[in-house]
Amino acid sequence: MPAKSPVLVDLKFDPATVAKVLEAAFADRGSINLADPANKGADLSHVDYALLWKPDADLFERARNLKVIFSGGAGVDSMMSIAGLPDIPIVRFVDRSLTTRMSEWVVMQCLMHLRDVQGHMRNQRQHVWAPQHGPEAADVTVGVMGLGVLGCDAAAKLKVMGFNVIGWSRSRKQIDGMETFDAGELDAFLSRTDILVGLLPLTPETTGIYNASLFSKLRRQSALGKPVFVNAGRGKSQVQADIASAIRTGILGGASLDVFAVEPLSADDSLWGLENVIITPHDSAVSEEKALMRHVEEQIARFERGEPLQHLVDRSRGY
Ligand code: NDP
Ligand code: OXD
Repeated sequence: MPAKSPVLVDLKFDPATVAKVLEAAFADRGSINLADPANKGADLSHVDYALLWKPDADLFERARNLKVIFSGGAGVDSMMSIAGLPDIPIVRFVDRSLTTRMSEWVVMQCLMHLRDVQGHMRNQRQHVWAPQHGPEAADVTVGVMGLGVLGCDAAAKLKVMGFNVIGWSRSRKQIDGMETFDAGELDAFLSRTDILVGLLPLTPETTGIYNASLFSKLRRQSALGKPVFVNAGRGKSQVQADIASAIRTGILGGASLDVFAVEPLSADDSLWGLENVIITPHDSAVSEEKALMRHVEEQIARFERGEPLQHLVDRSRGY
């Protein structure tokens, strides 16, 4: 039997963790970890499978006989724009733990704005006792943009917390107990939304979608007073200058941002210092390395048994 092709691994994660996890992964075929200096100029022409996160621009020239690409995350935007991306299946990372972590982050951010946690923390630092009588979750409508794997799970968990939840996606979804809107109904969706949650992939259509014009269409007569923007999709979907200006002028009452157009967010960016803006460093839902390797092993086994791959990217839609 011919030797099995090793898996090419080019993940811009913590190198020590990846190296450790790879010691136990792909036992039947091995791997070529590009983070290992010993593999710097390695011949990749014989490799069938690649597990990639933010791959180098010349990777597909070097690994020119790939059969399947696996994304190291749920999003694939970092590879879709690389010239020379071969026309082969691309598998996204869809994982229970990643999905659960994202929903934890989304629910936490919505609750933090609902209960004005930032205001309480300011008061605590000044030793001020100032009880608040804010609205309950049922008085607030959370509008989720993107009803995919992550958006649907977050929406369900927001509902458990009592929020009224509505959702928007390219194609209309039928979800029990939730009003949904399709791509052509964006304005109607926004006019009902008090907290906007962004869980969209980055594509040409979603680039810059969260901008001043969109913020101005969010509901203004809400129990929260002013609308709030929460984004964990991709930073290039948001116009950061518009977020800062909307916060300063009171168009938005607050924001929670996990993703940024350029990461890391520059230390002198004005977003850091804005009141009621919560910044997390793209860690709302990190890919857990062991689960990622298991997922790739499972998908390779399916592929080699002749079964369909799961979680495939639709190349024409870009996600
Ligand atoms: P999915 O592919 O499962 O879902 C994407 C959703 O977005 C779908 O509902 C899709 O509509 C909708 N959508 C895409 N383009 C448009 C458009 N132009 N107009 C309207 N709706 C659109 O992705 P996931 O839920 O798994 O992940 C979403 C994104 O979250 C990832 O692409 C990634 O960028 C980001 N992410 C961020 C993480 C972080 O740590 N911050 C971690 C993981 C993911 P339809 O259903 O009709 O196809
Ligand atoms: C992802 C991410 O896409 O971590 O999985 O951003």
